[in-house]
Amino acid sequence: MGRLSVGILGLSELFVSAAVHLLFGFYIFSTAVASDLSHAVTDCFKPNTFNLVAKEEEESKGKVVVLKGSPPPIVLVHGIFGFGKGRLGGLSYFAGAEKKDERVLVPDLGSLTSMHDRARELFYYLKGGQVDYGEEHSMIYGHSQFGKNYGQGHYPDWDEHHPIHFVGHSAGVQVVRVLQQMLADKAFSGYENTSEDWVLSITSLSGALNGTTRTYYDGMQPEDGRSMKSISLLQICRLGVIFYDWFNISWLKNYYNFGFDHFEMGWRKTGITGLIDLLFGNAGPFASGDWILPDLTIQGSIKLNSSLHTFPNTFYFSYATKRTRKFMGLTLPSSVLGIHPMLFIRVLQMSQWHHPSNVPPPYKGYRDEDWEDNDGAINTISMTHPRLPIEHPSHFVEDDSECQPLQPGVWYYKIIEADHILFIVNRERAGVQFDLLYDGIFQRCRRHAFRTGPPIVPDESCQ
Ligand SMILES: *[C@@H]1O[C@H](CO)[C@@H](O)[C@H](O)[C@H]1NC(C)=O
Ligand SMILES: *[C@@H]1O[C@H](CO)[C@@H](O)[C@H](O)[C@H]1NC(C)=O
Ligand SMILES: CC(=O)N[C@H]1CO[C@H](CO)[C@@H](O)[C@@H]1O
Ligand SMILES: CC(=O)N[C@H]1CO[C@H](CO)[C@@H](O)[C@@H]1O
Repeated sequence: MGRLSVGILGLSELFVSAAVHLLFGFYIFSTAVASDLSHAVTDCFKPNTFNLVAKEEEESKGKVVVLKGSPPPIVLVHGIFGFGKGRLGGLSYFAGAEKKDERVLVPDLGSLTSMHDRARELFYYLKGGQVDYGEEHSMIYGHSQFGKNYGQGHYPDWDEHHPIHFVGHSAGVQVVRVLQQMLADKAFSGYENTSEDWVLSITSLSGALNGTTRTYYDGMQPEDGRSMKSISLLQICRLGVIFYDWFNISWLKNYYNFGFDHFEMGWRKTGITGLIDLLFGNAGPFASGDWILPDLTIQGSIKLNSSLHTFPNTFYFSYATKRTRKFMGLTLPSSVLGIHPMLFIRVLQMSQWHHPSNVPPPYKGYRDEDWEDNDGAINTISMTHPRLPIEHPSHFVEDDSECQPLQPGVWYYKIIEADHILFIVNRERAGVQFDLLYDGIFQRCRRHAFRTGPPIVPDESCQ
């Protein structure tokens, strides 16, 4: 009887969270379509007088924006289910923050692909040429070695004398860290001169630096952090992605893409037998584990982190978010209305997470209570700075003035009261906080973060 009611509870939880997520996805999708339509209509009546509008028009028509020279571009890297400029019509993942500076790029890196594959794509997006996922990696994970061709790239000048500022949201930060490590390891064939110094700064916004316990609620097994529970939100998502890519409807995929094109799951290529293989888990990204969720578990993050370094010449800044509060010894959501409905259940669940007692803890010294505070997607402890398997140098910032000048090689972090999606997609939700946050980030990139030794990054406003 007890078992049955637990089962029913589990299923109703799954039903509610699936409904909420689908509804939100549908809401985003229809907002994008509606705004596209309204743009199309206003364009009919209004001549383009503003430069900005004209520039956007060009971009949406597929004209590539190429930046040259300095000051360093600021590259905004989206997280899970994210999208870059050009996807979902005119919708902006960073809610328009990219308009705060002249030299900002917003790459589109696939919304469910692995950190590794995204990092490879990000390199070629910037430097140009055809994406090379690496021969060994591609063989192991069963996808083609080469992907999209980015032509001349968006910042072909990129090198250690022309470094870049990166701002990542959620999983996007790990992507940048993986890329920086690849640059340091000279992992791009044909580019023997890459180094960690190609990255001037990394800003983490609710970054998934240490993994998240949410992955276990969504359906990853806490035993290994790699396999999936057979009934879970992620299974629904897996089926959706397989059908989406198998039907391969080109206008839909141009509008939104999970990023698995290099797995070539379309019906023309794989046929019915291919579809059956995908569904039964014998092929594809979900079978080989080359997708984002295994990289987001605590175990997956430890594995990643065991090869990722914090480098001495790069500036690191991190905004950890939190929507929980201690109440009579319990950690609970700090608000009901202030948390996005899609995240509320997860904030509550994550604040009560217990690692199953019959499986080994993800690392030595693991304690449930360290992982209770969260923002509905990621645990606050994970967002401040990389800690696993080894803690990297960090500094908690209470007041911005105390960390001038910034030292490279140290993760400065702030903890702010916000849920995981307060600073993306919908600008109105964050209100004045939105401008405070992004103005702070852009000003830091433009004024405070520059290398002291040669090469010195030109900077007009503050030297
Ligand atoms: C690498 O750097 C060295 C010296 O800095 C230069 O001589 C060489 O041409 C560079 N190689 C490539 C492939 O850019
Ligand atoms: C998917 O469709 C596109 C455009 O129609 C085509 O170029 C591509 O080869 C298809 N992919 C697969 C794997 O069938
Ligand atoms: C930067 C950092 O701490 N890297 C560590 C990641 O984990 C490996 C293996 O535990 C260490 O050797 C690295 O120093
Ligand atoms: C996965 C990970 O980085 N875990 C770290 C998160 O923070 C705790 C507390 O410092 C560390 O002990 C873990 O190593």
